[in-house]
Amino acid sequence: MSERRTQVGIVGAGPAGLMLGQLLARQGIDTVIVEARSQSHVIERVRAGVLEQGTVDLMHQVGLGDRLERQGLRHEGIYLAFSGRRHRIDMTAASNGRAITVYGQNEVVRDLIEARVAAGLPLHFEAPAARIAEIGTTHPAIEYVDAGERKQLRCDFVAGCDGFHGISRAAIPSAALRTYERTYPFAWLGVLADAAPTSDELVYSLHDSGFALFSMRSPTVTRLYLQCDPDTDIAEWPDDRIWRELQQRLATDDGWRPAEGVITQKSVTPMRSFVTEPMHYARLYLAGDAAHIVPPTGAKGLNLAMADVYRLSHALVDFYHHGRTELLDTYSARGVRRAWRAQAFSWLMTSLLHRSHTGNDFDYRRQLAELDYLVNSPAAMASLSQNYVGTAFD
Ligand code: FAS
Ligand code: PHB
Repeated sequence: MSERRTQVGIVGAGPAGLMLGQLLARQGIDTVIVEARSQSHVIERVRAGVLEQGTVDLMHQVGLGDRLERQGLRHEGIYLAFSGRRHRIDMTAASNGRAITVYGQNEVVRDLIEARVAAGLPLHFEAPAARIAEIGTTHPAIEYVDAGERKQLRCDFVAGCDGFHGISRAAIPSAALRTYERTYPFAWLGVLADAAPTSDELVYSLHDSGFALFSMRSPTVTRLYLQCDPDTDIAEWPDDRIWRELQQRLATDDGWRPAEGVITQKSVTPMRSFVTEPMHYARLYLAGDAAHIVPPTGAKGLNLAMADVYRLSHALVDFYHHGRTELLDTYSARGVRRAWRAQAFSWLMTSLLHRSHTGNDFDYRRQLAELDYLVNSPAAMASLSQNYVGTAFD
């Protein structure tokens, strides 16, 4: 098995792994990224679309703000819709000028890959990591397969950025790990449609027949989601049924409704909450979905991954440039604290806006009363706004 050496070996070329590589490269720290899937698969994969202020600031910090600035859609508010009416929440006013930007996760990934390739930094696609060897030592090794050949990457540190189904978390002895999980009795059916968005900001809707979300990707592409059963078969959802359900759940008494268009992509996303503690074991550090999963209702998944690698990169720079380990030693405690904040907010948004079919009309009326309070209470709106636009990365 051929062996090569680097300072930080990164498993996974999702937003977490790629951003970590970019942050460390700018500080002169060597990294190698191995990714199981092909470049086109990683770039075309449709996932998140809302960037917190912290993620936007980070993209600018690593020199990747131009296209985001040109093509991203900066939103200062969101709408909550229920009982036939939309209510706007001015998040920027309630969060000292912070805002969100709508810019597809796949565009973030495209920018990061292009920057890494342009810099000639090692990025191996279709090179799945099989194992992390000698995990308890100061020189762990990532064993991966590249072009059919088994290879070994010797590292000082391994960054496990390989998502929920990756190998990194599983490499940690189970006795050293504690996990917390909640699965939700519903999923999201998401579509991309070639239709000009008819709302200038996102619309989160609670309707008697379930949740719906109106989002977008560009002035010509709308992104929409609706609550469905966890075991939904997409074949049972022809386009006209999807539009009928979206119109029913989103249209409001003031005549607003989403414009329809050709549906170019549709998929079902399960809803779960998951937290791993600790987020590091010896020289292996977990970041992003490898350590925690949040339901997408709070638009936190991608942003939490970015907050993790911001924190991890500072800790690694402090180690390599100053020989200090305090930030590495506190990486997990600080990461877990932020993850639970995101869990609490995502759970709140999910339980507030989804129709639980095991509940009864009492629950539905209680949700409507909670939403009515939310859109009429400056304190409640401020709390939602600060959580939604996100706090500064630390
Ligand atoms: P990622 O999962 O993005 O990346 C991990 C990478 O590791 C992948 O490229 C994978 O191929 C690779 N990998 C896995 N095993 C490997 C191995 N053994 N060797 C090498 N590479 C390996 N968030 C929202 O806010 N809004 C949304 O609408 C939304 N939709 C989502 C839909 C889906 C289907 C999923 C799964 C997530 C969604 N999320 C959404 C959350 C999403 O944005 C994640 O939080 C984000 O992708 C996390 O980024 P990473 O931690 O980099 O993990
Ligand atoms: C999206 O645009 O994909 C999106 C927006 C908000 C969410 C989840 C997904 O809460």
